[in-house]
Amino acid sequence: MSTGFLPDRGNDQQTGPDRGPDRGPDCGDLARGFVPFPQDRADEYRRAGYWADRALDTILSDAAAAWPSKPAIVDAERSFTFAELDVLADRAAAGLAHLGIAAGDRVLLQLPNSCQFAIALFALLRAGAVPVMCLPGHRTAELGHFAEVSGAVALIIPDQAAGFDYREMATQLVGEHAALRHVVVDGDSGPFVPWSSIAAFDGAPVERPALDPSLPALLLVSGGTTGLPKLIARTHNDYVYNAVACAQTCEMTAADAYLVALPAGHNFPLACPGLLGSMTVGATTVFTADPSPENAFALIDRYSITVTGLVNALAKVWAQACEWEPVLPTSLRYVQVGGSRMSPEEARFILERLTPGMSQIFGMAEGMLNFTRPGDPEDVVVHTQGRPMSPHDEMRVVDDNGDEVPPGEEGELLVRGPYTLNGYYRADDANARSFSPDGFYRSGDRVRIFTEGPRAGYVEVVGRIKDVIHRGGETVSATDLEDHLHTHPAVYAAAAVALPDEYLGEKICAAVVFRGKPITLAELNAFLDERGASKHARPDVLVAVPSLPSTAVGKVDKKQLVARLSAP
Ligand code: OOB
Repeated sequence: MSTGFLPDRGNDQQTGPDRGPDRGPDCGDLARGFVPFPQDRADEYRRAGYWADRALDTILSDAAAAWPSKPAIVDAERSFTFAELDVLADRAAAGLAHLGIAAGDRVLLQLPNSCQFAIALFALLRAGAVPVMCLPGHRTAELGHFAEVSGAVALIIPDQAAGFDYREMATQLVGEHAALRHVVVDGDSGPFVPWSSIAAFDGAPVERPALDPSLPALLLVSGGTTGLPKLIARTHNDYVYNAVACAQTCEMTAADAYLVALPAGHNFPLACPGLLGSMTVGATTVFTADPSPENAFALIDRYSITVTGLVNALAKVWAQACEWEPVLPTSLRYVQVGGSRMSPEEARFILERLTPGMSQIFGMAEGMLNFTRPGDPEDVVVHTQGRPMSPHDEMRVVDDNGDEVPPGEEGELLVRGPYTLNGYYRADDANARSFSPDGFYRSGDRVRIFTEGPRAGYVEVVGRIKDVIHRGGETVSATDLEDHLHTHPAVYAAAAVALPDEYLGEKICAAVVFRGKPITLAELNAFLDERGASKHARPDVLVAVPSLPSTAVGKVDKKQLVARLSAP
């Protein structure tokens, strides 16, 4: 175990072409398997003023200097000003360094939405460590994979949350991953290191390591619902820009308050604008681990929350709850909804019931963000998923052969830009598939970019390239069918998936959450007839379900749905 802050670890660092102006100290093997921005584009982003060559944790020091006594973070139990958070982060950073966490070390961070999450995040950044942003819903399969790929040396967890004991999981992980040397537990720590001893460390403060801002600041996890998530290295430069530009796009000021209702380690509530964007303008961030309307509406009222980010399913729950909740979320001015395809009917439902400030966001942990802006016309807000955040975001829409489609037509979205990754972390095979030779990320999303009228330049996400059902000789888009289903008044939520079939290869199964009494397959198909939906794209099976299974961030989990539907 190393105890010094900048241990001598040899000089195996390879930063590729973009070596920032100030080469940082030794960051161990952090740069191995990291794909940097090519020099020409890095230069361009600096020239454009997007990249400031500063470390991600300076977002906190800057806020502490500008708004020292303003509340920075709030949860059910505590509240800290920017100046207090700054001091707490320094103290915990010293505690982590004392434990043996060194600059460049990866550390799995899996705390629930709370002030401790923010303190631990900034403490890790201050120690020069690279947090791996796990979500509370991740379990041994995911954590083990993140530990393996990242070579993480430590894990920070709560004792238990939502009925799950994280310490038991940690015991198993430590047994299986030799590199994982430290487990830090917030709460009853058992055999592990108590977070309280790190947070209250009273030894000498450590000097902040000089970091290379073109190296990874943190690792996000990919949101895919197939296979294990991949790791996405976000650099200091690109992530500071992400946070600053998001806050600007959302017109945030120090008068705003942001509610973190989704898991805080996800890119959306973390930096789009989320916690980090809010901090760049001196806005307060309120954390809740309970996004139920009852609890969230009370918090929105109490802290005059103005901005939040929700996945579609949660936004719909909130919209519906406005019918009966005694306290309504009237202070909200800008509610970003995204994470998966939302039909115009669903968008209108949320806009009308929850807030006229509803906005759509189409984003990805890999980088690229599209928003509808405050003040955009209703047609744009209901029918599009927004337009790119940065003037330097490059989008290409291509067909199956990789050729660009004519303007306005559908195809796969390829993206490149000042905050979009250039390769997954330590994933050569995935990178060979996921990037074009000139460095565009193949998003796997099927989109079109409008060319005319008020929607011009805005993106519509039509579906996932692979979210199709091969029925007989036909390829059926699951999203198309889901959009049709969502127009039926009895349907609250629906997902179309493929189930194996002896004759057809795959048959179409519609899993539907009904608002009240379920309708029959015959009634549903008669409705689809009336709408003129194509004959081969009708469900073969209709299953009424009480709810749709969801991923760690709350998107519909089709893999799990198929497993459930296929279970005997
Ligand atoms: C966000 O990030 P991830 O990494 O969990 O998931 C990204 C994927 C996208 O590639 C797309 O397939 C889907 O989620 N997605 C949408 C969408 N927003 C995301 N599909 C259709 N419509 C939308 N509005 O989900 C994420 C990251 C930052 C901000 C917001 C969402």
